[in-house]
Amino acid sequence: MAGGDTKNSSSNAKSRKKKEVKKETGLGLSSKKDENFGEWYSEVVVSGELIEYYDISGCYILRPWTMSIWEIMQAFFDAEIKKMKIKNCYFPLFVSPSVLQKEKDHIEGFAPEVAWVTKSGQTDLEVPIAIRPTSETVMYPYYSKWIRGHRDLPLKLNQWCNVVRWEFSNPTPFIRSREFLWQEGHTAFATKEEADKEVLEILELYRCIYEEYLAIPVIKGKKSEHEKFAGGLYTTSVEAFVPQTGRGIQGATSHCLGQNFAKMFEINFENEKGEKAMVWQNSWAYSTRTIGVMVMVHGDDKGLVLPPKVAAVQVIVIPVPYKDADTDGIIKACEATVETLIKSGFRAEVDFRENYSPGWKYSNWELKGVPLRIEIGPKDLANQQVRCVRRDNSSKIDIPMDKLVVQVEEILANIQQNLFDVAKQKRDACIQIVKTWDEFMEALSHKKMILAPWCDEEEVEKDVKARTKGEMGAAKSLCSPFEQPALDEGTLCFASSKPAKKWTYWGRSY
Ligand code: 87F
Repeated sequence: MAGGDTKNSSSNAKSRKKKEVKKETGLGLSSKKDENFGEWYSEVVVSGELIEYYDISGCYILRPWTMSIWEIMQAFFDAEIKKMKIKNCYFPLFVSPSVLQKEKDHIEGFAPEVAWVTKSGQTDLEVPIAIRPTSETVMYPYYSKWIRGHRDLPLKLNQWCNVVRWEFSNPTPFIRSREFLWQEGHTAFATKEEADKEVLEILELYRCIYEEYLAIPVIKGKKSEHEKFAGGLYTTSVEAFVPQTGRGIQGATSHCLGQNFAKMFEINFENEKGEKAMVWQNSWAYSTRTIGVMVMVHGDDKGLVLPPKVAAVQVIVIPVPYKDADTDGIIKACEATVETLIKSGFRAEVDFRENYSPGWKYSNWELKGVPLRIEIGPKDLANQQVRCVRRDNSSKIDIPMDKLVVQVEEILANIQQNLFDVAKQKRDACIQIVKTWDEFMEALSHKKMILAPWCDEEEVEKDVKARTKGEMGAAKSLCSPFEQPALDEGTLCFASSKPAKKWTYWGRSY
């Protein structure tokens, strides 16, 4: 709480003053990323116009600035899965309690999060209806109906939809909200080999979304038995890291469900030999959480920082008129600049608002995270150039009008790469390799993402959780990276001192 429990009144007054300034101008953040991360985040998602708070806790309005990011990622992913012959569909939002119960064993831990409709008007429903927290139980009865013979396989469906999980702990926009948007893919195959292959193909698309679109480094790996989706055979994920909080965050998951759901929902087929067989299934999802990770990783004390690949506006053009300058000429140059950029495929806009000063506009578009600002004033006009200012590192570059397109393209590509490089540098600086429990506890206290040799036993993971329980939350395994460093003969588990089987990332997490 800013000012809530500060010790001296002068700092209280300072923070009040800051907030007043902010109120008057609508500009500038009152919290700093490194000083009060939680408040900074809440402030930046609202001031950056991504979300608006709503009068139901844990629910947020996604504003156009958010939706355009979501739609760009959606366009990429949707086109990629279509290349894989996955088709889109839409199943209902509501689940009848009887099918939900079918998944009883796996849903047990999740049950408190399921939201129910119990009334229509003032009348109690005869049978309450659940709202989907995920769609296995909604979809699989129909997979059972639609799949008869091997010619019906593979069945590969995806849906873009909302889901509801009534979370109780500390709701956070994008990261932990009670309703969120995602895609959920549900596929069924004749063989495990086909399922295995798809799990990794989808995981690679998730890596691509994070690394190539959101400029966030992720680690691909396998979840432990304790952390996997209980209903499945194994879970793979991409894991990101937030240096300020020292927390890992699961970016997206791609599960091989094995034949567990096929058993439960009787999803059988007649194979080529005429025998009855069970399908092998996968399910996979990424959600609007991606956007929260982007804000946390790239945002700074001036506000959002959007990677060019996902920014609704990549270039904002701002006229800088002076009293006796050729205002008309400046306006025309701005219009021409935007038109040239748009024609060349950039997402560019010009800010002609008359009731704001250029300085106010600079801050406003910085707050919203636009990657590149172009200023055009009398001097630029005279020199047939424009001034570019990068959001990521504030550097200024004058470029000649006749080289606009090539140079803007180069700068945007450079910003995209630089955001990734800087994020990776910071993430890598937080990775610590440990061999012993003492080193592990030391690294944890320094908010590290810890790579440790592990015996891969569930009891030991539970023990790690219990031994690290506290205010900040327990440490858990994040994933065992597919890229395994060499494990020397005789290496022991950091937690149990039994022989280690693999390197695994550990840390606190969201
Ligand atoms: C909350 C309430 C009820 C997660 C839940 O990851 C059920 C669940 O089954 C639940 N929270 N899960 C696991 C979701 C597994 C799986 N579903 C399809 C995915 C990817 C998309």
